[in-house]
Amino acid sequence: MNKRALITGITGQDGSYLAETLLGYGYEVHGLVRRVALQDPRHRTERIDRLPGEVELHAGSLESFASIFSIFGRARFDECYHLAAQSFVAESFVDSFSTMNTNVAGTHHMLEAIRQVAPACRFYFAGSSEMYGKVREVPQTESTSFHPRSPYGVSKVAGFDLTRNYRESYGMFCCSGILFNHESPRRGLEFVTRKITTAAARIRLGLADSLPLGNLQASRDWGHAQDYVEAMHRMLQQTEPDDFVVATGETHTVEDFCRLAFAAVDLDYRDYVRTDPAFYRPAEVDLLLGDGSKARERLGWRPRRTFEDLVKEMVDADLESAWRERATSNRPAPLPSPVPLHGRRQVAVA
Ligand code: NDP
Ligand code: GDR
Repeated sequence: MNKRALITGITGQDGSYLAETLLGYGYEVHGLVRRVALQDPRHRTERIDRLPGEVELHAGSLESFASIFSIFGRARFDECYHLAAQSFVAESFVDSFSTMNTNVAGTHHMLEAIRQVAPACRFYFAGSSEMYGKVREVPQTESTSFHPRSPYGVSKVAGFDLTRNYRESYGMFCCSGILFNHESPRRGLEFVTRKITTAAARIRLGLADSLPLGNLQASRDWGHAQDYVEAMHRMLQQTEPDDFVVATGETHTVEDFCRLAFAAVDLDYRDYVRTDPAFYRPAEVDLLLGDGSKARERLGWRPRRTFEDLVKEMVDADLESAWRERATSNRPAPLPSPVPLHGRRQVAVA
């Protein structure tokens, strides 16, 4: 019998890769989506338009226990991957209340519905390296204590604690992945990596002329989303539920990311990147670096792509979109000249 999985957040970056992965393993895949996604699929389900198989979508509201409860009554799920969240850290400072509501109450509703209707269903919670915040040690492991620095981080600590509490109180198979930043061409446009790669591509093709950013010295342990969803799946195949750090063990600054992304289109980031206080956060997470030894030993998981592969893949995908955009624009601007191989700062800004 094929396994049946429910993915919340299936329209997001990770949800779309996870759906692909599970379909590839022969799963029957269901997704919880907001009603608006069914009403406006052209804009709302773009990332899952070309999956290698059928998925069944259920309209539901994370904020409503009744709607979650009713989805668990419709089918017997073997596994549930709870990925839906207000995931943009900067936005959590702007609207902390809805972030808490979606992320904390949403997780609580999922766990309670499973306890009442489907206690044998295995549960994955999307924990985050943002929980470490003002880090207590470097690198961070499963036993490093949390010190979140944003409403988003606080909401993820609460979700992590709820998940552990349901595991310990009711014997449910509940796991949290503590995933460090992971990116891809499917990353939302407001996250820094995608913001950089789209800008580099658009500047290269004369569609933009500068890139405003906030803190260039923040360091992140960046991996590839497609690798990371594999770790989620492996966590739910273990004999005992547990929590795992998923990370590459390398850290790079935002500036490093800019350097590489602009170099991939033969430009020098220093000619285009400018800092803008609007993109600084009230409290910053300065440095994240994960120790993924436990996932390596127990799950046999390791990242397959390097940081350089990731940046290149994202820039290439954004260049393709920028070419399409340029082809349809009325008066394309002249292209900036590339950085000469023997030096820098001789770049002509178009
Ligand atoms: P995305 O922002 O790409 O996707 C978020 C998903 O959640 C979307 O499908 C979105 O639906 C859904 N969602 C948001 N709010 C609601 C709501 N109120 N009701 C129902 N669905 C909602 O995030 P990622 O794929 O990058 O991340 C997946 C999870 O992993 C998130 O929980 C995130 O916090 C966590 N995480 C991510 C990391 C990363 O680096 N990517 C690292 C660590 C943790 P819609 O399309 O309708 O908006
Ligand atoms: P993060 O990702 O907050 O780590 O959360 P993001 O890409 O938004 O920021 C990374 C770092 O870059 C700095 N930064 C900027 N960030 C954005 N978005 N825009 C800018 O212009 C900019 N300039 C500098 C930020 O200050 C920060 O230090 C992501 C999300 O996916 C979370 O859901 C997830 O839990 C964590 O990763 C792990």
